[in-house]
Amino acid sequence: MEIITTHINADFDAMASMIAAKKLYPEAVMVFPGSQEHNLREFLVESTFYFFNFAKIKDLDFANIQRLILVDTRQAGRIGRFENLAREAEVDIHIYDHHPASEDDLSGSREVIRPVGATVTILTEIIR
Ligand SMILES: [Mn+2]
Repeated sequence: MEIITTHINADFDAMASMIAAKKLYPEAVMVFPGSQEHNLREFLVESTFYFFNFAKIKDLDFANIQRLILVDTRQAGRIGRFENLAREAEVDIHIYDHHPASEDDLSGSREVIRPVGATVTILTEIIR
């Protein structure tokens, strides 16, 4: 199983990047690693957002996850329960991010990291 996830307290860039990444990884499951930012949570509740079929982290079988696709972050300490999984060598990691490097960064077999205004910019360009 492939998982698309992002940072805790997901904001709109995080969410948009997850949906964009789903275009690149159609078989992957989108999961927030924890709570979303307040504004985003309101948006989720008040819109038809659930059309996009986000999964709940509590429903995941972590033993079946072979690849983590991280968007809008690559910091191990920001991905909640996925941190332990990400540190296991057997799990393949792909990263799409626009944040400056930090000591807490994970590395991936595929990394697309550019200092643009939003991660979704990077993904949109790849899709185009
Ligand atoms: Mn961002």
